[in-house]
Amino acid sequence: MEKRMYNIGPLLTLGLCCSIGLSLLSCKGDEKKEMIEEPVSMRTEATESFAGDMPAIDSDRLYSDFSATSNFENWDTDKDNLLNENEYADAFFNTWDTDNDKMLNQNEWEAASGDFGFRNNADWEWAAWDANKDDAISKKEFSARLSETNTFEGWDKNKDNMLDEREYTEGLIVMWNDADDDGTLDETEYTEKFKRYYDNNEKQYLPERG
Ligand SMILES: [Ca+2]
Ligand SMILES: [Ca+2]
Ligand SMILES: [Ca+2]
Ligand SMILES: [Ca+2]
Repeated sequence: MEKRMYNIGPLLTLGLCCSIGLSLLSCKGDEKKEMIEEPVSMRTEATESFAGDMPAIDSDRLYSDFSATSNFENWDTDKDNLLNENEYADAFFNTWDTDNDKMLNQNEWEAASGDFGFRNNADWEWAAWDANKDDAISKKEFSARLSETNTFEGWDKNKDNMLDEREYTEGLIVMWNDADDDGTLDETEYTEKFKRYYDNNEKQYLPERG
């Protein structure tokens, strides 16, 4: 009795090992199968979402982010909750003056004019805006030239010669979308631009006119 059980023991163990081994193998087989199939389904998903309607970064999104900052309130120096053309020019200048030295150098100009959609635009050439040729664009030079571009008029949808915060963000998002090379302002590009130009923690507004 005792001997027979002793003999069966190793057989049971062997059987158990085999069945564990087999199930491991079959599990591995399943894993392999899934790994082969997964990229196909991922590729399908990616293609679908790319081809489908990705939620564009629209003026509602920008308005929501922008109105959470104090930029507009800071620019609105006469506190009527609107930007007149002077306040608008100051705001634009300060936005582009990313190092806050109250002058635009050529690097700031090339970066910002590109980001806002004016790369290779004859109306926005550095040399023309730097009227006194001192290799910097002052706020005065900027304001004078900006008024000739009719940008303010273009953003002023209801033609009251004022921009409210909604008009400001609607004008801005059109510029940013037009500026993008592939015509789609994606989340990363949007976040980078917003942080560079409108993040209060990164920038400090200096309202004096130059
Ligand atoms: Ca105002
Ligand atoms: Ca500067
Ligand atoms: Ca100058
Ligand atoms: Ca208006």
